Amino acid sequence: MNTTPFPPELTLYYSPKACSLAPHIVLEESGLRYSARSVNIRAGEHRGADYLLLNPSGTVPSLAIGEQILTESQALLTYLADLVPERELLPRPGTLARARAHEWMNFISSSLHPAYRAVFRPQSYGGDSPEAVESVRVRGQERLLHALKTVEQRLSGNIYALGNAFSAVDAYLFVFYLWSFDERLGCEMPERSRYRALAHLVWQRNSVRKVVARERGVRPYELPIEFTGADASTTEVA
Ligand SMILES: N[C@@H](CCC(=O)N[C@@H](CS)C(=O)NCC(=O)O)C(=O)O
Repeated sequence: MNTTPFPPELTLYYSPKACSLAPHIVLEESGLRYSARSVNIRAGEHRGADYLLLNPSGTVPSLAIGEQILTESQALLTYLADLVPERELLPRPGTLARARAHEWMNFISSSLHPAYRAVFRPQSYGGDSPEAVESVRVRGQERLLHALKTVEQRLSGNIYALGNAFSAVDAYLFVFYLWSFDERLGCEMPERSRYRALAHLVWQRNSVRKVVARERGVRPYELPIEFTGADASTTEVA
């Protein structure tokens, strides 16, 4: 028997500008009550015993649902969207459109996100060998360029990831559009006009502005100047 009350008590564990920004946005879009707790990755809080009890992977996001914990961005996005079907944050289960949403989210979590990780933190794959680390970084750049081109191709004919309406997939894509401006990437980003147009639409949403402001209040991070104009002067510490 399911004893979780509805709506359940929801607490998101997140880190500013991390992939947890996607479920953070979707929580805001859901209209549900929730708490958001930042995890200080820089101070190693995600590797502390308390956090590892919540999420043995030592990563954000994690979502406390009453007494239970759910991890993995795609699982959180799916669960949250299904809590509020009337908001149409994902297509109905059992439809091809729903499978398309999972196709996108799997691609993001298994190709786009790891490519960034290989460039930002090549030592997490390359270990102690400087040659291996450098090789991971370079291969990561190649994979990232390929993944960004794939995003652009997949968006062909669509305004949003799934067509003409905003969905949780767009929140997920938005995070990695922000990351594409990071100076640490060390390579020129490919043409991404469709991705840019999508990100700009997402940026117009009140939920996104609110959540980004909350996260930047915890730890300032720079936004692409194309979003902010002259107001992009916050110190980058992500
Ligand atoms: N597959 C996981 C990946 C989560 C992940 O790698 N999160 C990053 C932030 S974007 C993190 O917590 N990194 C800390 C670390 O790996 O030490 C998901 O999609 O939720």
